[in-house]
Amino acid sequence: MAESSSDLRRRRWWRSTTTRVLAGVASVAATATVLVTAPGADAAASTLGAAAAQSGRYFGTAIAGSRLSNSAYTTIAAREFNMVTAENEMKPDATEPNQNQFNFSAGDQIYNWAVSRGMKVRGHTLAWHAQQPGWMQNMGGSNLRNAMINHIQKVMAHYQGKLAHWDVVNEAFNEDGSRRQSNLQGTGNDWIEVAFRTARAADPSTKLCYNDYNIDNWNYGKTQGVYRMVQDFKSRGVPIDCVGLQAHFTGGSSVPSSFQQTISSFAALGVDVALTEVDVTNANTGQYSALTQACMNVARCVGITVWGVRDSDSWRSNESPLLFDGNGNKKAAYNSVLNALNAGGPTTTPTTPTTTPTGPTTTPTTPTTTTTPGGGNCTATLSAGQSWGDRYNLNVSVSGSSSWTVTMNVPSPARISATWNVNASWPSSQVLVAKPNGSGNNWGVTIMANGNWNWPSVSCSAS
Ligand code: 9MR
Repeated sequence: MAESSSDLRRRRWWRSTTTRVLAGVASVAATATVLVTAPGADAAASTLGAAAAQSGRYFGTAIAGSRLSNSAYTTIAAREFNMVTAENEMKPDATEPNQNQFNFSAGDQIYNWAVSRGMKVRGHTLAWHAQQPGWMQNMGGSNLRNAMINHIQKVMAHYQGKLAHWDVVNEAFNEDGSRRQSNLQGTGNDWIEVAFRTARAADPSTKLCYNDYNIDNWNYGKTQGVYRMVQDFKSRGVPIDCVGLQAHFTGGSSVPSSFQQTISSFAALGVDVALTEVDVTNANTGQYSALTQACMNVARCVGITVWGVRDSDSWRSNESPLLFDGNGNKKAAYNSVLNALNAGGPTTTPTTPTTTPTGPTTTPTTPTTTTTPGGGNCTATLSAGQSWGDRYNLNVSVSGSSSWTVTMNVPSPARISATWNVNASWPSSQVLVAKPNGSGNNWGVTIMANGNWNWPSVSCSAS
């Protein structure tokens, strides 16, 4: 049977993250064969991200930009997780505070923090009744419809090619399975499909998700309402790739016995499923292991994200619902999740990589100086950043001008994967055009090597 695209994606995930774990080994013994064990074999992974990666899944957390200066927080987050969701910074009130004036600084800070550590990012969220900017809250009719479309187009253009998933629409249903009344719903019942069609056109490379809470119990009106919408979208070709079950088992709710049935029922519609905002009252170990196991048992359950790092970081901190206590210590629930991830699931069969990651082999490119016809010199100097089994970071330092354009040509089949601290556009996967974004002249790029570790050529022009 042909391998499905989701199988392929999971295998790539597993490879990239596994080799990331092994990068240190590879750099010491570059020519030795690295033996990678499959899940269920002797080696148990010691972090949530690495454990999830053994079956091609990710394990993520919500990150709050305001906490990125707290080293206790960032140490745990960078060590344990390989997916990040911005807790508030990519929501409409953050990204479009004034109509058609966009501000990506807070979202970019989290994005850059994550990708410079080899993590991936879920976008959250584009169209939602809550956390709308003031100007949008009182809007309706075609003005709001057009504003929603413009918001999706502009925000997705900014993150084009960079995000693993986007929560295109968030929380659009009532508990009984009917549509939630909101100004967006008031623009017409088709607003959700318009949002998804707009999103697909804006960035075909990212997975488009519908995300909601209280859709965990299969025998619940809201779950059935969302299920019928996804079923309808799939039958009519409305682009949707994934369903996010927020899985907030706090505030009086708990993991239902039908949870796995819900996950597998959505998956059977031909979408990926993710647990996107997990927390559990008092971090009950049985519930944490049950929800993890339910995901592990369904091949298309692609990953789990907890809604914060330590209990003190939680939106419901009084329920102590996360995997680390306020002092950053692992709680009992951490071990129950880690064990369930390490045990693997019955339905996944990761492939063992057969090649040895060797890491970058070439020396830094000589600084390039280019004089433009208009006059003015600048120099872009590359230096090695962190590298993993499948990709590497380069730091770029530009001197000689503060008004520069750096063009980078990446040797095929390597591809540009991400940038930080720079205003970048990618005319193709191999060509990067970078200009200052107001945060100085030092920036960086992540390059997916695809076997070619030769550094890109680079030129700089000043204006
Ligand atoms: O955790 C977020 C909290 O900091 C915000 O104040 C709140 C405002 O709406 O949003 C929280 O995140 C929510 C998420 O975006 C959507 N699902 C429910 C989450 C918890 O309220």
